[in-house]
Amino acid sequence: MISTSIGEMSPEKTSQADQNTHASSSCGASRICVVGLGYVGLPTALLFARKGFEVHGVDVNSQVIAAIQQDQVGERYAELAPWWHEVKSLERFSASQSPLPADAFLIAVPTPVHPETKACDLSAVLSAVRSIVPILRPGNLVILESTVPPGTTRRHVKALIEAQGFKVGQDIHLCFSPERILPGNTLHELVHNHRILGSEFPESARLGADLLHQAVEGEIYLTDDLTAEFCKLAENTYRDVNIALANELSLIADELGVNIQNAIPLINKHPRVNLLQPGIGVGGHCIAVDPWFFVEVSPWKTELIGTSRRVNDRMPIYRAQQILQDVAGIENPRICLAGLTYKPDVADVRESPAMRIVQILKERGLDVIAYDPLLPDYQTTSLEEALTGADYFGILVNHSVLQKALSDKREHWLSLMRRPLIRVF
Ligand code: SAJ
Repeated sequence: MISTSIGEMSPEKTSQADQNTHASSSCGASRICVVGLGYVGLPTALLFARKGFEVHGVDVNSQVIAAIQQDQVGERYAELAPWWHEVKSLERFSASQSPLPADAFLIAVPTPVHPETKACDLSAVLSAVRSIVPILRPGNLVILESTVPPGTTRRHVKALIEAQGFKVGQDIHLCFSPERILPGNTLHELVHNHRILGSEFPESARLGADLLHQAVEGEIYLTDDLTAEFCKLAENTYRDVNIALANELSLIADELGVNIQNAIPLINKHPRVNLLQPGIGVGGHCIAVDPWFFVEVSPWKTELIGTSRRVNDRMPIYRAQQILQDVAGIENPRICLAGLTYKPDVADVRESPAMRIVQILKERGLDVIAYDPLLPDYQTTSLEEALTGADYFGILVNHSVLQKALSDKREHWLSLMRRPLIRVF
């Protein structure tokens, strides 16, 4: 086990590469190929290009490549606009559907779960590795960043590289280093978060950390690949289990007639308690997914983790029932639901509990108007129109703009409605 942090190994922080010169790490990496240009890969590619590396980005999705080639990144991914505008003028970043030879390869492709079996689908990781194996050269560094079940780097990625005739740890340096960025705060967290980097081989870990350190200002903590994979899952599982507890307590509170929002600040006055917020469920493609990887590799030891996942997955059903109770007695109620993304202020609907609530109520035959100011597809009507004649206004995801609209003009919105029923979830 490697237990030193790169900070201890080289107390001097690596100075930030000058934007106008070409950068390289101590392993000599100056060309980087980033496979997967999603919410982790694309900002990572831009970050290294900003720091002076020659970066080639790869994605199987032709629309992503077209957005880059046609200079639409700023509009399509608003959060990345500042870096995109810097990088596009540097001519150090290219993108296509096929990888190019490089000194280092970063893999950041999705690892979804099967909707029914909840098993991890590693096909994107495996095909990303297969795509780079023919162009690997001795001395190359490969860093897997996708969240994976523990053992994947050693069992699958290493095996594919060695099948090409390389010896991992000697010819090719293989590491696993998960990303911890919070969607909505990507640029800051990508640079400043501390990271874990693991490899079976200490020298590979050192080289991997050296590369990351060229762009990341947080500490890079070294360990082995299995531990790094385990840590990533544990982080998101920790949050999922704690949200499940908050959700379950909110259900008990509802049954007892206790206002959970009044209770939480009082509970959190205890010096060692920090209850999270109950909500409509857990969405996104990380927390709602990653704990299942533990259940997959350790089915008999994950009672709490599996139960927490199920508690959170059931929340949209409870919240839909709550809405049905709220409108019980109203004939053909007209329901306006606002905020459809997986969390506030992020235009991302993956695993969105709000979308699930809308679906449940529509399946029951209810007249539901779904509105979200962040989603072009759900702005076909204005909030004004959506609320006119409505019997019920449910704010499922409380975006800042919705909060502001409600606090500034509450009386106005109420005056448009047939009945003044508002619930903020
Ligand atoms: N949620 C609650 N109650 C809370 C906090 C969140 O119900 O008190 C809900 C949100 O509404 C949302 C879901 O949980 O539906 C997840 O949101 P989040 O903000 O907790 O996390 P993500 O999925 O956007 O990002 C997480 C982060 N992981 C942790 O906080 C441990 C992020 O740092 C990771 O990089 C990311 O997963 C990832 O890629 O794994």
